[in-house]
Amino acid sequence: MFDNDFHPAWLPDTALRTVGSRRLALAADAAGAPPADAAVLATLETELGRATTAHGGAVVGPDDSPDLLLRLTASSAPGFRLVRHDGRVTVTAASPTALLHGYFHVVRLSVAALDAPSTDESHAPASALRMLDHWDNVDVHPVMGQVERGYAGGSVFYDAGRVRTDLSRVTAYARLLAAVGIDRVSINNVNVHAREARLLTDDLPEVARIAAALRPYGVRTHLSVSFAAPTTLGGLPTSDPLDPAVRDWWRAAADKVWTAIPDFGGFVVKADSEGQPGPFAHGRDHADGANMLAAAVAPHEGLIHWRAFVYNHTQDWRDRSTDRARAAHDHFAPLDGRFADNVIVQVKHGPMDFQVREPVSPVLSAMPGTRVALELQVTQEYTGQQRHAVYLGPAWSEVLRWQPWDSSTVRDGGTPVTVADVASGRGPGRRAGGFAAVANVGDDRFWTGHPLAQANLYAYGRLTWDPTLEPTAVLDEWVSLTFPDAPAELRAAIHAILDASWQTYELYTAPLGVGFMVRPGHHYGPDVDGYEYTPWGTYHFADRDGIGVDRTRATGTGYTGQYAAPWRDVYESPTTCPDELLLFFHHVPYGHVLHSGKSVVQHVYDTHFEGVERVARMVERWDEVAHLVPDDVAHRVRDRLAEQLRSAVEWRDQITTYFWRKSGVPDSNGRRIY
Ligand code: GCW
Repeated sequence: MFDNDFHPAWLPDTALRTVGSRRLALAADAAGAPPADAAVLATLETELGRATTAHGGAVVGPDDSPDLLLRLTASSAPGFRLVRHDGRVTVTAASPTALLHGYFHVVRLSVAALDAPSTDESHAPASALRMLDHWDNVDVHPVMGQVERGYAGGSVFYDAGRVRTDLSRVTAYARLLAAVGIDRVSINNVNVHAREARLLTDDLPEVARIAAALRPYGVRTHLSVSFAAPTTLGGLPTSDPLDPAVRDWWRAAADKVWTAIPDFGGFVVKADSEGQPGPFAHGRDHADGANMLAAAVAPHEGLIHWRAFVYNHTQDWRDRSTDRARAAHDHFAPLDGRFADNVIVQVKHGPMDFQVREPVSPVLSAMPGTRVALELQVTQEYTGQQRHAVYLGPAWSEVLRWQPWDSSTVRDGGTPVTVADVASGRGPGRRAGGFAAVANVGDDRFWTGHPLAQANLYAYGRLTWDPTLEPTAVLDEWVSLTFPDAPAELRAAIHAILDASWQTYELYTAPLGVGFMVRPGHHYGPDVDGYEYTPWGTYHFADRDGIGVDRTRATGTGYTGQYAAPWRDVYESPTTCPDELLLFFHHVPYGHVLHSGKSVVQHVYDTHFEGVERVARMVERWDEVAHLVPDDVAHRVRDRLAEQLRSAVEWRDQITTYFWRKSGVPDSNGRRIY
């Protein structure tokens, strides 16, 4: 169902009140601008008109003493500059899109931007590349539905096997993205089925329509493509990346794409992963594959986002020597230095698969000669599927701030290099790959199913623009924009519900970094042994004595050796390994005593009871403030919190019962275990 009466998310008209009550001016000459720039300038005009019409201000000429002047300037600086002097704010930028980001910056700060002491500030994103990947299918897939791992209804782009006729909601989406600085979207699933593959060829005019709907807000379009396209679409006998006919096919395909969409961004590729075709079938490696595509798009300054999510998904569970966590590093680190300049190797934040707690992927620090992008998952596949309120800002912030090397590896200014620095091109090697994330929106009225899950999309944009932001401050921005007249008690309640919600989710689900324990297939709800005897490489190895995966160099899979110092040693020993990752790196007895002073099994009991209590308090907090938000938001959040509580109880009871039955160790607090 397509609900065109959708929620305004963080851009309700009331969020424009302060700006819209002022005198606003735009100084830019669209004449002669490339069409994409002209489209964004037209948007700026529309935005100024929209705000002032709603709130009694006026759009005036640049020389008519505006309170806010937006001016396009010739400069090579990225981002925008904000100067406040004599009560007037001037925002300048070299590109219309950056100017639009500057306008939304003023909207976000409102009074603090317009009525504050004089200032002269430059604002630039950490990296020029901030992308969202949609796992949307054109057709409804028999198992995965319209949006793979989508928890917000159907796709905003497609309906019933075709691109939507009415794409106005796509433009509204681009507007929300522009307001948080996201300027690239890949519009189809990385699992490219036959129907979706045709977006590259026969359906190009439809892709051009989507690009036209995103363009006015400065959002560029990317496509996921199938590595086997020369064979499946082009009828060639092979898709071997070194075959001249294959190279020609891709070159011609790319030429057609850029003819149809001159500001097209590039291709995203999932190759040799979970059944997707790739270079291995032709005896080639991933550098051969990626570089062939890179050559095809290079004349258009296009990019290849090549995913590092490559592992054996047909593993024998009896085989203890194969470790899925090792796979991305084993495949990609040896290829460092071989990728073309316009290839970005896109790396999931952890070595497994978007679990609630994983160590940071060692690939991110193993490829100084490669542009590496950090991939996050905004859609809550393993974190409650947008039925549970889980604010992921703090989790991403931990990853972004993590330091892969010791403090002697520094960036300009002498601060130790973080993961955000690596992705932003400020680490060793200094080549930016930027950020990508799996999107969480659909055609649901609230965009994200759970209204509070909007905060995750908001935070992804803000934290990748500036990875040093505090996630709770970002949440506060989201509340201010989304509920512009929020009384202090609503604001406090939303913080109480969301600030620590990621830890709360961790408390009642798989413990101490061991991961999974979810129901195979849909990945919702507990199933402790659900993946234990499957080919997917996601095991916890619980027996009557203990649990966890030995990934040490001394006695395990050797995964710890993929890290630089000091982590290779920190993780190697259970005495230095952080508690929250203990079972990711070590197989320990149930009686093993954590740094917290508790045994592993008692920790499991305590955290699971505490997690449920915390969810019960979230429910109460919402009930206290629900009357302060519109009824539809109030009800949707209440329904979802009720489901979260039911599910948390189920998790608690299954996990505590499992550990009790395996270990025979009773809960020292004597609580009810089954
Ligand atoms: O997390 C897993 C998902 C798959 C997904 C895959 C990937 C698109 O369960 O649905 O496929 O990751 O990242 O490619």
